Amino acid sequence: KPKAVLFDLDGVIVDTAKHHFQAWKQLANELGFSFTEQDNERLKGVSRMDSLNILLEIGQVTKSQSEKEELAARKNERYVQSISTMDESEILPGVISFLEELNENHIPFALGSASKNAPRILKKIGLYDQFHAIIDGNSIANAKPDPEVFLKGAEALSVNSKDCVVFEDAQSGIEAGKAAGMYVVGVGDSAILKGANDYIQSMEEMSLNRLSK
Ligand code: B16
Ligand code: MG
Repeated sequence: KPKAVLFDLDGVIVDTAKHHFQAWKQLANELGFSFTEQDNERLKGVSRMDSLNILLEIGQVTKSQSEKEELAARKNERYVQSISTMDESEILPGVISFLEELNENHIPFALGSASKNAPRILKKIGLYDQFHAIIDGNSIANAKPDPEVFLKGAEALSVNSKDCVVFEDAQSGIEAGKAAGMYVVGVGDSAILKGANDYIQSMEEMSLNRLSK
């Protein structure tokens, strides 16, 4: 049984990938190139500025640092606009009942997200007060696959890394969890996500019983 659980946000608790995709696609189109859903896979779990750099590389476009800052801000404004109507109905299936099971068993849980918008999103879906700690893009220096985000989560919950379970939908996040010495559950396809300890398609498949085995 784990002593603490660390959750990624986008793709595990809520599906914000579609909103990120629309905002990046619009930016790419304005810059004169196309951006596909497959391209968008490369941006999952990656910080905002690193995502922009990948996008510019795909379009083979070079920009100065100040231009990049303007483009990233423009993308974020649209993203924030598009998530403004988000509510608890967008919480992914199985999340609420698993959080309840953790609460019943007094197992603390924290958020470990690359997103600087994480607190805003958690408030929108009504889960902000549930988390015992929130480690997000505002509180870390090194992005996933660096383990910092999850190590800080374990520290905030006063639990050893090896006693933590991480839920992640991105390759960079799985690597971050493994580098932190944690048990990692990949949320998604094992043919795409490499190196996790276990795989589920959705949180509906998760239970403490499964983790205890
Ligand atoms: P923001 P996660 C990540 O969140 C997203 O997967 C990734 O696509 C996004 O670029 C990143 O957050 C930064 O988000 O622009 O809101 O700071 O999956 O680590 O919860
Ligand atoms: Mg994610």
